[in-house]
Amino acid sequence: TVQLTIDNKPVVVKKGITVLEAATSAGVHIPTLCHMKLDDLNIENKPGGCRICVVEVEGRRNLAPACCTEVAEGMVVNSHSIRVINARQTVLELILSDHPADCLICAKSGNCELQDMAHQLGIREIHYKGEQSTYREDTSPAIIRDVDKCIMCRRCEMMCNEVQTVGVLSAINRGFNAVVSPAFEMNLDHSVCTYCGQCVAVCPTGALTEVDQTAHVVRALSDPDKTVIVQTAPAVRAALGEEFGLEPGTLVTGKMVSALRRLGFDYVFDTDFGADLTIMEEGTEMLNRLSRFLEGDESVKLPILTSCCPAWVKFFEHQFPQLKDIPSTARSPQQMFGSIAKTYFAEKMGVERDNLIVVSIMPCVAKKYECGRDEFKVDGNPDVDYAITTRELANLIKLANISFDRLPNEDFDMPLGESTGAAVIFGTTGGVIEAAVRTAYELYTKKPLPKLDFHELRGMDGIRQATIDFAGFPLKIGIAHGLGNARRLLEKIESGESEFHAIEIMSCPGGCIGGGGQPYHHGNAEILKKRQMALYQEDSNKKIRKSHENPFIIQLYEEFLEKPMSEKAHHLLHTKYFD
Ligand code: HC1
Ligand code: SF4
Repeated sequence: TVQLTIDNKPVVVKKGITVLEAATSAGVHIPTLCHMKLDDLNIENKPGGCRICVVEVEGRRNLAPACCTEVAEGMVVNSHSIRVINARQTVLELILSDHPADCLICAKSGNCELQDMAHQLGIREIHYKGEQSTYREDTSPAIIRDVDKCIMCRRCEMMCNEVQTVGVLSAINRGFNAVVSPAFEMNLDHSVCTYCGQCVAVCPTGALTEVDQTAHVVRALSDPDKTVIVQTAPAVRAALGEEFGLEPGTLVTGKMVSALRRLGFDYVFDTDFGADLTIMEEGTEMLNRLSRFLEGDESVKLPILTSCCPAWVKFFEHQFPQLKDIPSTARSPQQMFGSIAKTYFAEKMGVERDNLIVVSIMPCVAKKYECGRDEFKVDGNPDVDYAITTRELANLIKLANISFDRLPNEDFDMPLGESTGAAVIFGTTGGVIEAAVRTAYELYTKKPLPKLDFHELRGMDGIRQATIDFAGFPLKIGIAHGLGNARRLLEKIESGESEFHAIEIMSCPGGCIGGGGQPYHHGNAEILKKRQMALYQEDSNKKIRKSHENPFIIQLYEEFLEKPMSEKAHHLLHTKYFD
């Protein structure tokens, strides 16, 4: 251990930690801007660049950035001397000197860490004049880069390069023109960006935001000729409440349904129905491949990889084209839902395809891109018309003056609103494979599962593995969340170092609960864990917890699809991947 003094308080801490960590453990708050750390996820940004966290260390001539100064025995730290406060204010004024002052209409207003810092440090005047000479890029289907607002904190760069290993973003140019950008200031849609949105999730300002489609949704809702239906992704219900001041981890499923009904949607359905359907198709595909493999069919490739995460799909299409025949061909729940809505449901209701608008509420920005992919359109008409994020939904609810916290709990509409506990855990890392195991086990062994909770598949470690006993057959499972972890797992498979039968991959740290469209976590990993617990809680509260027992899924196969992997199911629920 090391003993030091922070603001006259004696503190004993572990050797090797930073002054910032030591101060936090002693209850001393040192303001930070570029620094961000997600505990337990191995994610940290500490370029020491912004200098907001400077402190005075006795005996040193220069102020030291607390986020990257290691503690030392006997160190005497002053975190709020006049000299420190002056330096912080000057640094912030310099950052603000070339930042557009359009807070009133900025997409990030109210959630901006730069705005908060200006408030916290009492900035009332900016004594310096910088130049604004960059640009705004809005050609991507998912992400807007308002590059004027970039403060060079490098969080997005760290997420894209170190955590996701996509490597699209890096710092370019100098002086006032310095920004984080794709190479040659190319637009994101010309790069290998996956639209995972993790850069958006951590951007402290309005430099990176989602493409806002709420206006399209409002237009559709006010068109009397359209039937407008909505589906809600599993992870949304575990986070939406945060936008209305509720504790992270508060489940708001019933209030969310009420709010959507009050917004004017004709039917409020659930992506979880699509998730149950995905399990039927993907689980069957997995068992088919497995049995052919066990019979010695050498043309069969294992492991099967999950394919419900669009950023992951785009990632392997760009980065592992040689592996594109191992992911499941099952479409994502969002797309299965859209496809069934615009065929089975539209027929049932007697609504023309063109007059049915499908909106989805997603924790994700890549879902905007996914619903625009050509293979998910029929004669140019998309199966899912608009995907809006959890944050965009919150904005719509506020715009409509709905008092969210006073809403009653309401139920989803039927039939596409029925779902199981297996579907709801899709929203957290490990959940998709746990849902698949619950169904695959019973189909494979023809016996009821002895237990429904697979704790061995849960958790937050970036790469996890477990062996599940399928009545004598050891099914080997891998799980990765975050694309960098996915890459490491795929490399192990390619080198023959690891052998798995099935692998779940989700692009975002934590899975969809940590998606780029969720309420901002501002670097607090506890929020992600609470959302995860909320989904497991919803699962255990559900009457039906296995996808193959969803009565409306059974009915859908009886009335329309025949059986999993039938020709019709293949046409409507499966896809192929592109180089
Ligand atoms: Fe997800 Fe999925 S779990 S991808 O994370 O498979 O976005 O929540 O909707 O489609 O169901 C997201 C979440 C979501 C799909 C499902
Ligand atoms: Fe990188 Fe993901 Fe952002 Fe694209 S969306 S730039 S892949 S972090």
